[in-house]
Amino acid sequence: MSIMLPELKSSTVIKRVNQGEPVLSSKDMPYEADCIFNAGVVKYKDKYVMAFRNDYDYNGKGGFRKCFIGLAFSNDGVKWDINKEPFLTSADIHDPDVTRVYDPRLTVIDDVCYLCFAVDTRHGVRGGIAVTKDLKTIEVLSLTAPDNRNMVLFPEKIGGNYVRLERPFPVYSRGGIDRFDTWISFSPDLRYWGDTKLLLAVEQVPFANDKIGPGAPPIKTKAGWLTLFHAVDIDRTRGKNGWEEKWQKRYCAGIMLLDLKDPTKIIGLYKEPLIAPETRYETEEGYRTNVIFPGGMILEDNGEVKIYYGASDTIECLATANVDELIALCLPC
Ligand code: BMA
Repeated sequence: MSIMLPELKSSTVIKRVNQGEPVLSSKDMPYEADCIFNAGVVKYKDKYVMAFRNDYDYNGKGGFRKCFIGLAFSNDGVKWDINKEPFLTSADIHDPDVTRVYDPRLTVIDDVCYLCFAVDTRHGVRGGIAVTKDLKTIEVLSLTAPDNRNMVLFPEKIGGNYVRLERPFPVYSRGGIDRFDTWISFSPDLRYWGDTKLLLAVEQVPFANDKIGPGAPPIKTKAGWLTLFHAVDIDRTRGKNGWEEKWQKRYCAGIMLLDLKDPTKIIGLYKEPLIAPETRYETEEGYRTNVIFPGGMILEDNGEVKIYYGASDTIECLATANVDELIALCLPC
């Protein structure tokens, strides 16, 4: 049963860049595009790099026939040059079971760039991890068993292992509804994953009554790993929102702090949304309204944190905040 939640507001530490105008949208694309969103962003070799999702060829009934992951580059993290070719399509996985690749997240570990992405297959949703040496070609390192997605990698090994956050969807054992939580796993080589633990359960997040999942790859601060997540509430009285006949969910960004040495420990959790849907792009326009889906977070030398988020499953936006103010929101637990 869904519980109605009150109006939600973004924290006052959040500043939307360009008054919430998108930093990337279908208008900027050199190819057919309808919705450009849910991007991963890193700084790599003196450039900002963005991998984004392009859904296009609308079927008129709430879905898109086609989807791929595109790539863009920037000198300032705000204005982007788009690569003319798609970066990753379902055909690049060379597995006839794969139907769609989407929701990319980027992480640089030891000067190597990795891509996590969701993979729809005819036998369930899988989480992919790939490595790219030149941001042109990619090699898939591992695909999870279904159903799993929203995977993100930490930007360094901890205790000798790679670390990822992930969001399996255990429909059978969680009552057949979206009661999905965030988990953490470890790997010696990015292929074999284990020591899996529950990290953040949906019932620990006061502004979620549905599901949660990892957002951007965590950033390292003196106080801990600053970690974004998305949190969903559902309200059965919500009706038509955006292009869809019925869209009853709302996605907000939340933030927590994980222990530097033992990231299975949450040392701080902000009990309110960090970013809630507020601008007209986020609440009125677009394919699915009321969706804030964070996928990239960059800590600048001056303490500014750039937070990239998909808005309304339609455009990519950017907000900033000061790192110490973000840490203060999370503490005390
Ligand atoms: C999730 C994923 C995301 C999407 C969100 C809101 O389940 O499909 O890609 O942004 O729903 O529609």
